[in-house]
Amino acid sequence: MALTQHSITPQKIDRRENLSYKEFITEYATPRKPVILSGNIKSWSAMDKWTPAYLQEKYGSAAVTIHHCTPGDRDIYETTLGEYIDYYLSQTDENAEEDPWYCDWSFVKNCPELLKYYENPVYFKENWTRFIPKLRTNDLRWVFIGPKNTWTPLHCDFANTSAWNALLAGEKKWVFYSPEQTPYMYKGKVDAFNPNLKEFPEFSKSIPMYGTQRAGDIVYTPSGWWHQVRNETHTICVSENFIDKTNYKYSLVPYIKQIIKASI
Ligand SMILES: O=C(O)CCC(=O)C(=O)O
Ligand SMILES: [Fe+2]
Repeated sequence: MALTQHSITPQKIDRRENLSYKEFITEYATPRKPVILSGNIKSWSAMDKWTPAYLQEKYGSAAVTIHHCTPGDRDIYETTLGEYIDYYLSQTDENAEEDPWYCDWSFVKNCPELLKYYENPVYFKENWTRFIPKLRTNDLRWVFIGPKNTWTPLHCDFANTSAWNALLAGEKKWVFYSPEQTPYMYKGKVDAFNPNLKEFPEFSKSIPMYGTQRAGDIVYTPSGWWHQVRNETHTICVSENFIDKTNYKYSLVPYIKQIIKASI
């Protein structure tokens, strides 16, 4: 009998409160294991300040990128944050689009003062990408804003960087797959929350790890882990991709090897 995804017991992403730096490094960063961290961002002024109305009023003219949340190739457009927030607020339960638009804002270029509203959590103080010219120019910090039912498709982060994602408002559902399961991932073409197993039969062998991120939680995505994310409500989050001593061997080393290979 063919395996179905239901015959495999899904795992749950660990949820840990007020984890010490040492515990994070030994239990999650070094073994490369996802975790939901709670209790770390209570003191951020972004938690109260970054409401849609405030962001619209202060940063309404900022350029942002929006993606259409459709399966397969997604349309990408540029708009302003102000226009996008009008759209975001117009999406109510009665009036929600089936394939809504999701906004990612690479805010450091045009609004660096936003960095004052939060402080990197203790686990994520180092980011060696700042010293790598190509990665430094594509600043790897984003604000994501999306109404209910917006989603990020199954993917592995750029250049095998790790990431943290702090949720300021709303609720997100996450699913992770470990790096060893890459052969079952079909390069991310599968909708992991609703997989078409006729088209992607090997996906049935994968073991998902699910979790719910609530306002105030940080999700840690280790280097090389596949993940898909769905906004269960309207959400606002801030994220950063990074390379540090815990992941350079999976990210920086292959990245440099690739550059050297291309230049000889
Ligand atoms: O939609 C999200 O919050 C997740 C974003 C993400 O995984 C990414 O930008 O790499
Ligand atoms: Fe990601």
